[in-house]
Amino acid sequence: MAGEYELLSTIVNPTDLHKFSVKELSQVADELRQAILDNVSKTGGHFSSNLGTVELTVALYAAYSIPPDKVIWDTGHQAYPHKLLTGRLPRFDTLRQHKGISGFLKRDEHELDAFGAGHAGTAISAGLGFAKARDQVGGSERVVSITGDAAICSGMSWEALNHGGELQTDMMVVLNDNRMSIAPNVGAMTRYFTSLRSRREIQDAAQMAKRFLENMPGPAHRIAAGIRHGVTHYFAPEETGTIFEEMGWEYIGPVDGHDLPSLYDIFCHLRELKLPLFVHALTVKGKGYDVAEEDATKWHGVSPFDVEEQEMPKSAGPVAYTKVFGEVLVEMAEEDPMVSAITAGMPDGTGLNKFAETYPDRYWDVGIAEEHAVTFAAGLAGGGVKPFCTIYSTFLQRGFDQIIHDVCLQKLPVRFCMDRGGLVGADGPTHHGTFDLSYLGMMPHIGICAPRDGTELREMMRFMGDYQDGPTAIRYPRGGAPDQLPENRTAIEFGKSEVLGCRGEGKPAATIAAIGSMVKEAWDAAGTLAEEGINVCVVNARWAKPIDIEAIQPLAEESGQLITVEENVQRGGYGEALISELRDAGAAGFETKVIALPDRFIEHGTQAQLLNDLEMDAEGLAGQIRSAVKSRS
Ligand SMILES: Cc1ncc(C[n+]2csc(CCOP(=O)(O)OP(=O)(O)O)c2C)c(N)n1
Repeated sequence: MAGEYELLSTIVNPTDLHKFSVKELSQVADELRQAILDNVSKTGGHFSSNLGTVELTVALYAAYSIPPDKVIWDTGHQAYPHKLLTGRLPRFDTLRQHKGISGFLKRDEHELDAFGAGHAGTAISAGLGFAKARDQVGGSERVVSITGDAAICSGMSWEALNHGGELQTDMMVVLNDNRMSIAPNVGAMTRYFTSLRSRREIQDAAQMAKRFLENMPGPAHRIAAGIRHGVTHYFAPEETGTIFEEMGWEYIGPVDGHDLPSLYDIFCHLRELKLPLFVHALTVKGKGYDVAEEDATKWHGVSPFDVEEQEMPKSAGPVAYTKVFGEVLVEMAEEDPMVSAITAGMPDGTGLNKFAETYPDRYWDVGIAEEHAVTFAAGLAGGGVKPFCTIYSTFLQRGFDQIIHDVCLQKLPVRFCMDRGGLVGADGPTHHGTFDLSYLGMMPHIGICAPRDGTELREMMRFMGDYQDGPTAIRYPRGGAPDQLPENRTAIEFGKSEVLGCRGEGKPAATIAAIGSMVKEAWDAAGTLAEEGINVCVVNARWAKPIDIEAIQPLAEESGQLITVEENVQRGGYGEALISELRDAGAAGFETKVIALPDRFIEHGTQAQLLNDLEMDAEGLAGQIRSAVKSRS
């Protein structure tokens, strides 16, 4: 590998870049781009965003001194160049693989991962915190937050800009503006960035840096108060008045985010300034790989692909839950003009693209603004519309208070549709949707269901469409939704489970109450145990709230053992709630066991690997159930 990456392979720390000429830095950038292509085409991962940050990262890391300087990346999906410049080239082929390096930044993966992320919009707040901590402990390092043009539209980013502008904190924000979220970026702020680009021709960055240098007195003066309002004028003499300047940040740009020599000059000079700086860099998502430049959305997150063919293999396998969801919502919208859909920056990931095309007047992409999405949906519901607020389980965590305060408290019939419920695989702990049954389950008024397969997802969605008595939520996993269970389906009723039956002969040794993705695993485990002569009965819980104790109590009492299974953390999940409600109802005479996710963050790996590690695939469940049954008999 070293031969292929002549200079890159010599870099262990970003300060190693200091020994290179600007020409050599350009070679490092080329090698970085090649390393991303070589590896991500094999491992899969975030692709187009990383091709866009190559020059920006090399220029910044060469100009600054890291460590001690700190760079905080927003979301972290575009920070592969950072990983490669911090000594992780030898392990880069393990990216996102089970027990390999993470696809995001993690404080416990590397000391130069100053701040971990995976959710968007945190970098400016965290950077501000690091900058104030530096001031308080008497440090002198520079702090840089790098954010994207979609991430900066999130509420948190503006809360931080507001705070930092007031504090006049010595830090730098770099806006990596590639005009794209995953899909094309949305919102008035996006329009504003477009107008900034046209109002100010891209600055000739080399000229700017030169002029800047010539006009600056020595370093001591540069940090003096007199320079306070000078920076912007050196960089954009003809105009002032961006919103960032009005808020107290020195706006520099727009600059060409791929012009490495100029960027390097600019960053060298900016490093000397102790001011709140805002650098607006224009980059191209997918830079350097034609098809990724042309279709940055498709190449945002990739599965392994053929570099020469420039094509990703079509995913084989059963139809995905996401697709079923998208289709059924379009059908429902056809029948009911009140059915409407909201996404928070994820039209493709949530399967809403067809809805967006077919019913643009009833579809809203609010950008990375989950809190707003929830309260916006509450308003729609209050006004008589039927909103389907479609947000991945992990990102809906952002709307916790809004769900309580704006939706549940007012009993508004918002429908929350949470894709990626459960373990998501290679994205890892920032993205696993493993808390939703707990964080929603504690809220009064809400109904929470989880389908066992694609058909049940359809039926539950239709139920939710008709249900107007309060909020409802549905969670479904990442991946395929094959119908593989007994087909004697019963209609969906609020809070009612479905008894699938017993798989063996004779008196049942246990009742398994499983929910959502775990129903199939539990059913298969029961099949294995039946072959061993252990008869267990399986209930498809369907609803985590309200809980169907009426159906489950007699089965638990008859079998003498109740085992619950869920792909959610144990604390506050379905199993704990069921057992507590049964006890409150006076149920007795049976033992209980909760099989759920442990009280720790689960790392990345394929879903199958993770479930296997946790003994929650069919084989692992069979083992756990077998031990529970045997320890009783
Ligand atoms: C809170 C939250 N919502 C949604 C996402 C999903 N997401 C990941 S990257 C991304 C787009 C980010 O766009 P931008 O900030 O412009 O960075 P780029 O990828 O264009 O470099 C989105 C919506 C997320 N990570 N966090």
